[in-house]
Amino acid sequence: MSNAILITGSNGQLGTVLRTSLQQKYGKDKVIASDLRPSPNYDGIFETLDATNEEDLATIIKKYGIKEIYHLAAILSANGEKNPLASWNVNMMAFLNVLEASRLNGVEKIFYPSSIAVFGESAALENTPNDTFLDPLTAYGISKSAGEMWANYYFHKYDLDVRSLRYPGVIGYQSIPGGGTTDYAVEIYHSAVKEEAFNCFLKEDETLPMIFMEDAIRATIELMEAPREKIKIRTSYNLAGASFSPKEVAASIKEIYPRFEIIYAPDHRQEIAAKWPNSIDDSAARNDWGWQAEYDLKKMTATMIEKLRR
Ligand code: VAH
Repeated sequence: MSNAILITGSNGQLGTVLRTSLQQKYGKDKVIASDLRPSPNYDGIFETLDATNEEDLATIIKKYGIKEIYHLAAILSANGEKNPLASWNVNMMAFLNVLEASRLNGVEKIFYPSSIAVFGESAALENTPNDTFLDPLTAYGISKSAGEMWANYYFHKYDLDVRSLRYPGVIGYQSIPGGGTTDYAVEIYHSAVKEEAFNCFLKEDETLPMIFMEDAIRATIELMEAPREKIKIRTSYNLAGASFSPKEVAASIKEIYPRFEIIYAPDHRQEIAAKWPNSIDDSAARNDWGWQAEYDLKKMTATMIEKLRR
């Protein structure tokens, strides 16, 4: 087989949707999904893989003639704070392993997911610029910003075509997020369609940058398919969808479920969210490779509820 695509962390919130999107685009026989544990109901080629294992990764790359890797395996922000050094080790060693194995085995293109978690106290809270000084305050954010530096290094030193997006909180109906600070924005819709009150672990006015899954997946594929010369930023591109607070998403749900109830009980994740921007400037992505979000909060809510009701 040749020109195959490998996805690490493919059982995650993004991975479970991306692997199907890539199958639809390139054919089932071109997509190798992988994760630490099997994915019983996945209809495609699957390999169990610990992305920090150099030998196993190299074996899979050679076995399938992998030419592109979407490296999604990571420990997210909230889980990362429970064990910061383990989070650093997994996130860093997995990505460095992917970079080295790719360089040594002829992989041509790599997608690296960064996050708005790379921004810290130096970042403007509104319309955070792409070239902001990064001083993240979570182990996850530190590992993601360091990963951006390594992506840039491998591009300049080895001419490895690594491309990256700083995802906001991703909202989708197809999968359940795990261990993130923005997970409330998915869970709230599940509560709404079950007509249950929702306990929100963030403050009502904690505005965060978010993006609908369809927009996030399309941005990822558009970035990877853009002509190489259009990619001018080799650390990571800011990506914006729609910014909103728990109060605003609850209000958009109440337009469909008037009796919907939300109870605010901020926990440790509020401290993480408070350090992140409220909105992101993604003009570099729009100017360089034509990015344009399609889902605002109203369309996101309508779609989430329509799909989850099924
Ligand atoms: C998290 N969903 O909450 C991820 C994302 C911007 C947030 O990186 O950790």
